[in-house]
Formats: sequence, C-alpha cells, structure tokens
Amino acid sequence: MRAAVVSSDKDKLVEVKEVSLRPLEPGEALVDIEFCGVCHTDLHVAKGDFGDVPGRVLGHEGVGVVKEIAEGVTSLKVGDRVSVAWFYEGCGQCEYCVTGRETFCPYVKNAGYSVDGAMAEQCIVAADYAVKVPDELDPQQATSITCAGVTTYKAIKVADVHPGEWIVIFGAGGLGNLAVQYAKKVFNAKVIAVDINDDKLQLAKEVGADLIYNAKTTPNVDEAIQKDVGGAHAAVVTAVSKAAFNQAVNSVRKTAKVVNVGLPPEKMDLDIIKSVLDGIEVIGSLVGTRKDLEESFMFGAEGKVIPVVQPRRLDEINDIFQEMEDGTIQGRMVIDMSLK
Ligand code: 8ID
Ligand code: ZN
Repeated sequence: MRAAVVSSDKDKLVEVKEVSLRPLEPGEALVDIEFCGVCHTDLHVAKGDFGDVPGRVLGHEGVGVVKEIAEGVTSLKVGDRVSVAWFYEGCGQCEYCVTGRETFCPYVKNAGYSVDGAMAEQCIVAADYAVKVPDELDPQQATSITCAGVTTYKAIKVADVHPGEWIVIFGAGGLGNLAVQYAKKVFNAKVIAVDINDDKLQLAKEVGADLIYNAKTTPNVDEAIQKDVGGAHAAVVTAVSKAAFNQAVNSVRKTAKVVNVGLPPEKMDLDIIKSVLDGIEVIGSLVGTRKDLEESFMFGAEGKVIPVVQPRRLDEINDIFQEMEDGTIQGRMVIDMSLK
C-alpha cells in the first residue's frame, strides 16, 4: 500500500512509497483510510523535533472504515467508521490511565510517531482505543476534530473559562480556528484570536472571534488586550513560536490559566514575581482522552463546530508542509486517499 513515510534524508522530510502492513494481532482492527488531516505535529515529527523516526508512517488525524477485526475484538465491527488519533493506545492500568488522564500514560503509543499512522491506504488500530465517528459528521471534517478539535476542546476545559468571560487564543491555524469555534459555540466565551497572518485572522472572525489582533502589526498585543478588555480570563496558546507563549502570560488577568498547546522546540520566559503576585497558572495540555474525542465529535455532528478543510493528494504531503511553514494554509489540508 502507499504511505507517507518519514525519510532518513532530512532534506526530503517525507517520501510517499509502497510499504506492507504486518498481520493483525488480537484486539486490533484493520482500517481502510478515507481521509487524514495534516497537523503541524506531523511536521515536527518529520523534522525530528521529538527525536528521529525514519521509516515511520505519519498521520494522526485519520478517518476510515473498519475492514477486518482480529480475535477478541468486541468494541468494533466491520463497516464501522473510526478515527486514528495521536493517543493511539494506553496501558489501561497505570495511575494516569485509571484516573481519566490516559494521554499521559508512560507506556502510551502515538499514531504517526511511535507506531505507524494514518497517512496511508490502510492502518492498524487498537480496537478499544479507536473512537467511532458519528454518522452525522462529514468524514473529511471529522479528521480535524480527531486532533485539532479534541486538543483545543480539552485545552479550553483545562483553561476553565466561564460563559461570558474572555479567552485569548494565540495562533489561528489548524488548531486555533477550531479553538475559536469551541470557545465561542460550546463554552459560550468571548473570544480573542491572535495570529501573525491577516487571512487566518479574517477566517477566525468568520467562525466566531469577537476580537482579532495581528501580533506583527500590533507587537505589544499583550498590552493591547489588557487595555481593550482588562486582560483575558484565560489563554490557550497554539502558536509555534515562543513569543506567543510569553505574550499569553502578559495578556491575562490575575488568577488566569494559560494553557500551553503548541510545541515549538524552545523555552518560554516566565516572570516568577508576576506568576506569584498575579496567581497565574501555566499548564500543559496534551490532546484529549477517548471521552474528550467522543464529546468533541458530538459538537461537530450537531453542526456547532464546522472544521474548514481542503482535500489534497497523498503525494502533495511535502508541498503541504512547505505551505504550513509559510503560513499560507487556511484551516486544514486533508489528504483524500481517493484522489490519485
Ligand atoms: O496535544 C497538543 N498539545 C497538540 C496537539 C496538536 C498539535 C499540540 N499541537 C501543536 C503542533 O505540534 C504545533 O506546534 O500545536 C501547534 C499548532 O499546530 P497547528 O494548529 O496544526 O499548526 P498551524 O496550522 O501551522 O498553526 C500555527 C499558527 O501559529 C501562528 C501561525 O501563523 C499559524 O496560524 N503563529 C506563529 I508560527 N507565530 C505566531 C505568533 N508569534 C503565531 N500566532 C501568533 N503569534
Ligand atoms: Zn495533531
């Protein structure tokens, strides 16, 4: 089958080539992939930002239909539409798995990073961990919810924003656009979007942002947010730049939570005195549990959240990564496996 594989040659990033799948093991299912979204995390993986993984099949915004189930599978049947998410499988027994924090399992497997993912014609899943996609949800749109949606939905839960309060979303890309939608339409917050690209900010406005700031043309965006709304009650940072993390801390009110989601391989500055005197909490948030994904799919199926997606061919993967680096993508690029 054809798959997008991390190249051992750093300059090539990814190669689309023929690979073969191993046989299914008990508890697993084989999925015919229909669509797979391209997340900035795939680019980090391909570049080796989390360590080199040559030969790995990328993809953790996968959606497809179960073709075959192995021995012992009771949670899925042939014909079910399922997702292939970054949280591929946990051990099910550690303190994190048994207390609703399964994405932090020390034995976790991650699709498209520690196990082969969904940028391929077929993918093997751990049946009990492959969350079903509701029939009412468009499968191409469902890909974005499988990572970008669930991650931002969960991050806003962690941010603990209340209806009518201000939340600022730094980065209005694939994750940020959905963060705006969940914050506005599900959590009923007032939403500020910050990006360095006017097109992305315009799209954020169209999907519900109340206020937008371009951090390039308004370099003191943190001061502007303090002046205009008295500071945000919470922040979610999806930007791939440390500048945004630093600005987020300065954009919020006292006792606010700043939720780190973006993964630039950098360090942020944290003013100790400010964090103490203002009671600021800075918290990391990592994708979402199977339950979070089920909930975030539901809001998509109800039409409250509508991912902005554009179909592309598998062999365009390196072009998509270049567009991502250039900041020219609106919403998400989704590989449509039926396009040849
Ligand atoms: O579980 C997690 N924590 C998780 C899950 C999924 C993705 C984390 N991520 C990480 C990705 O690995 C990546 O580091 O979140 C980050 C954002 O992923 P994405 O939304 O898929 O990337 P994107 O579509 O390229 O959007 C990034 C946006 O950041 C803006 C860009 O203009 C773009 O719209 N941006 C940048 I780069 N610098 C900025 C700045 N200084 C900025 N926006 C505001 N201020
Ligand atoms: Zn992702």
